[in-house]
Amino acid sequence: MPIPVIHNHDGHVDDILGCILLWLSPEVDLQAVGITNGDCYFDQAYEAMLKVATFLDIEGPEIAVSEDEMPNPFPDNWRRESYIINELPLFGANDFKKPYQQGRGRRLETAFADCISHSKTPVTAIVTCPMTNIANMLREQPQLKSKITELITMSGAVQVPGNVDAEGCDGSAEWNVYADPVSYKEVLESIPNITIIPLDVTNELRVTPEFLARLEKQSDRSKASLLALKLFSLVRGFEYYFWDTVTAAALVEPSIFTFKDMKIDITTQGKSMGKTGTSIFSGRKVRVALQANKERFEDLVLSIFARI
Ligand code: AGV
Ligand code: CA
Repeated sequence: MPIPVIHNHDGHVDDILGCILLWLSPEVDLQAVGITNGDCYFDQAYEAMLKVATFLDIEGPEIAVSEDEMPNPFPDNWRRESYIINELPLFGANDFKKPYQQGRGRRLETAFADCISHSKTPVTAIVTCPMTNIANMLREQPQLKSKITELITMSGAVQVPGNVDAEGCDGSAEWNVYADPVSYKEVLESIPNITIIPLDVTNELRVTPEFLARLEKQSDRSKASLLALKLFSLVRGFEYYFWDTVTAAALVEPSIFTFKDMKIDITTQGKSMGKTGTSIFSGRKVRVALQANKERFEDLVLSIFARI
């Protein structure tokens, strides 16, 4: 039986590709997708997700959205990428198709809560954005905790430097935690079974020209590969990693990774705000991915994308 899954993401290129990976994986039954207003502008990322689904001609989950701003918003130049994704010329092919879903999209927390409470078996949550909306949902409906079997999240920098270089920050935090450290800490303290895919492992998984060449080779017979190629071309020249696509792979093919149980402490104030440090005496026990097999990961992405 495929595993029931919800995916909370914030519309960047690697988020969308992680979402497609889950959507196309036979092991996964993707039941709902929620767009958080993090590394994107929510209205743009929401429309873009509908266009992705229309373009791929696939049936699937409800797509929901949240308008909540982050306590520490992402840089504008990263968020603006959602406008460019939404305007991809490739989506012109959608003009004569029936749209995947009509209207504005339900509130993320409501859609996720409905999905989790109606599921016969417990649900796995994949979170590749800040925890703001998951924390909201659990505050509103704490009984849902027991129906989330596992939460897998791209977040944190455990034994490596972070990627936030905002004013007044010491550089130890990773963006998804820094954007809303209080919600992150709340979720960490309320869900027992959490797996973290931190920068420690994603730093080793950069999008390379060699990978793009392999993707291009299969893009004349695979719509998903063609779309992935166009999305990656938007971030060509930047230092871009497979962050959230790796996180989706951690559910689909966990044997690619080495994991270690660690106790993690979240700093919620001051210059280290958003830091995910290890701690022996305090903190929450989580499963942390520390290494991944790059070849197996890339092969997995290419083989799943080649399905359509
Ligand atoms: O910190 C990684 C998170 C991931 O969820 N995001 C990007 C991924 O979606 C923030 C981020 C870090 N560096 C970035 C980011 C960059 N150069 N461009 C856009 N977003
Ligand atoms: Ca993301």
